[in-house]
Parts: sequence; structure tokens; C-alpha cells
Amino acid sequence: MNVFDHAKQKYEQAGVDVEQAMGVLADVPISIHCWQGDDVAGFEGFGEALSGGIQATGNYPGKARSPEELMADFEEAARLIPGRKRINLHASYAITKGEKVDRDALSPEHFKDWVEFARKNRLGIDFNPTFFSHRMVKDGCTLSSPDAGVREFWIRHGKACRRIAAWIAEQLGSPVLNNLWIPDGCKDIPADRRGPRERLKRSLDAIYAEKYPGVIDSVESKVFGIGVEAYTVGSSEFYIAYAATHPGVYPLLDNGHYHPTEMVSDKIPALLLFFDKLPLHVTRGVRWDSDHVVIFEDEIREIAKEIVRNDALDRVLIGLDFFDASINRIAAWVIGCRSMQKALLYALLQPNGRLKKLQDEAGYTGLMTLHEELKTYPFGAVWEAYCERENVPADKWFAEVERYERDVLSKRT
Ligand code: RNT
Ligand code: ZN
Repeated sequence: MNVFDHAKQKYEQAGVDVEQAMGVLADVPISIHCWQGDDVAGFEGFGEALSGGIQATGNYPGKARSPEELMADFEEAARLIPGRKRINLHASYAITKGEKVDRDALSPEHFKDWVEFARKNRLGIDFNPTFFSHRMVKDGCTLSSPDAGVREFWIRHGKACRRIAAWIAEQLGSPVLNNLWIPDGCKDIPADRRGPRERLKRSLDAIYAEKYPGVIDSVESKVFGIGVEAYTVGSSEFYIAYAATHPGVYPLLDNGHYHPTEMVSDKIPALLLFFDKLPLHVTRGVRWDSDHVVIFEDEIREIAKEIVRNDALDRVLIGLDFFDASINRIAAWVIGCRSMQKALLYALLQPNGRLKKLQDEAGYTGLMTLHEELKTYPFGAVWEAYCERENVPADKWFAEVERYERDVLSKRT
């Protein structure tokens, strides 16, 4: 008997339909962030350094320097990733063909090439206004700034991005998640925690005043950033309460944005009771950094399990968010995305009904036993078969990345 047949038999004995799990997985889109390809640099060419309390560390050679290079690199990664894919863009990746266009003047035409790229590669698109790496970030603040001129500039940017997102949705006939994250906060103890939040609330109301049917709006909270350690205006409570009181706006959970023992997997079922959609930034927090490459670890599996056992694969919008400049950037994309997909497959291969019944009947010894035994089930054989069916390499994809590095990346100087 080959390894896949053996694995199938083993899972079937546990009450799991392996074929069905593979079929479901093939239909789950993962939104892959464009910014892993160039260390969150973008194409504006104003010479601004990355700011806002986020950092891409490392200087691995070969990062993309133009739209053409970023698109080629993304296609290379996409060839090694099974299943459905979307591309997640930031406003700073506008393609302006040499023209200097400020953030508040961006319009759909600057994303025409991306729409064509998405069509050619059968991708959906998601979008993000860019509230960092810009001279109008004043004293670390944007939408919550005490300076009305600064707030107005960023409100115009926020509105411009929603118009762009609406246009993209219309072009592709697929809704666009438009996620807002701002870096606003203080390095040290603030004297006023309420004022900035009041101003942020008013700015958001202005940005979201218009309704756009194809746009799913979300607000992303954070606990701290580098240089913004003491106070974050857009905190978790602030945005969950804002979203709960503004239909059409959703709270986006980035699992790098909480205290180390606070788990996003636990927040997912809680919020699914109140929101019909729940967007995620899947990442990996390591000490102070919220953006390490996603790997197949416990919390990723737990997040995937919550999505699967709440029957929410069509309500949770899975996006990735990490940036590592110390390793091959294409490999980073491939590892991160495949790890998320592995976690989903792992979750789909759990006998979730049986496990739940054990909990409900207080069969905790049996529950722990089954949880632990399932960990050494032949999961790898199912993942391999899935990759083969999707026409991507099962485990030996790195040789192709090395070839691309030799032929393409190493020539970028
Ligand atoms: C920052 C947030 C945000 C960014 C991207 C580039 O802490 O996670 O999502 O990483 O928008
Ligand atoms: Zn994020």
C-alpha cells in the first residue's frame, strides 16, 4: 500500500473524509501581501525610509526594485504555492510611471497595471491605505494628530483608497478588503489617552461616510511598535468597539499585535458570534517583532482549527503579513503561505465532531488522548498528495527558488 492510501485509511478510521478535506482546501483563498517582496519599500520614489514602528531587518540580495520585478517575483512564488491566491497591495505600490503622485491624489488609474496582473494570474486583490513612511506623518501621528491639516491630508488618503478599492472590486468582480492600519502613538507615557482616540474616531467617520458595495472595510489594532512603546491610539478595544458600532467595518486581527500569552485563535470564535466577516493578518510574533515568516507552529494550527470548526472558511478572510529581509524573499512568501495552508489542511483532517462530543460529555481524558494521538497521524502524506494534485512541488520546491536566485535575483545589483 502506498503512503497516501495508508494515510487515508488511518484518517478514515478516525472518522475523517480525506478527499473532502483536500477539496475544501483547494477552494480557500489566501491573500498574499506584496510587501514581503521589497521590504515594504513601495514605488513612490520620494526617498522615504520605512517608518511607523515597523522594520524589515536584513539585506539579503535581490529585492524587487520596480513593479516589473515585484510582479515577476510574485509569479515565481505563486507557481510554488497550491490553491487559490489573492494579492494584497498597499497604496504605496501605485504605478505612476515616473510621475510623482502624493498619497491624497492617488486614483484608480495608478492601479490599472495591478488589475491586469491579477487578471492574467487569476488573482483577487486586497488593498491598504499607507499611513507610514511619509513626511505628513507628524510627530508619529496621522488620523489622530492634533494638527487639523495633517488629519485632513490622511482623511483624503483614506477616502482615495476606498475609491480605488471600489474600482478594483468592480473590475475584477470580486470584493476587495480595504484594511486600515495607522502607526499613531507615543514612545513614552502620554498625558492624554482619550483626545487622540476622539480625533481618530472622527477621522474614521469621515473616511467611511460613503458606502461602496464592493469594499469590505477593516481596522487593524496593535499593542505597540518600535519607538511607539507606551501608547497606541488604535488599540484592540478601540477598534473592536468602533467596528461593532459601524456596520460594514470589521476588526482585523493581526496575531503579532497582542501580548505574548494572548491568543488570536481564542478571539476568532468570540468575534464570529458578532461579525459576519473576520479578516486576519497571519504572522508570527517573536519577542518585539510582530512580522516573522509564518511557520507550521502551534498557534497557526490553532487559528486554522478555529476557522474550520466554526465552519467559517467563507467568513474569515485570511491574509498574510510578514517581512523578512534576511532570507530569500520568494522563499519567505512560499514558506509562509504554504504553512498557513498546511495548518488549514491539518485542521480539516481533525475528527472535529468527535472531539467536540468528548468535550461536551466531559470526556477530558479521552479528549487529551485523541488530541495527542492525532499529532502523529500521517499528515505529511496527505499534504504531499494535495500538492501533487495542485501541480506544485510537494517538498522539493527550494531548488527552483535557488535557480531563480541564480538566474534572476543575483543579477540585480
Ligand atoms: C503593522 C501592521 C500592518 C503592516 C502592513 C505593512 O504592524 O501589521 O498590517 O504590517 O500594513
Ligand atoms: Zn498587520
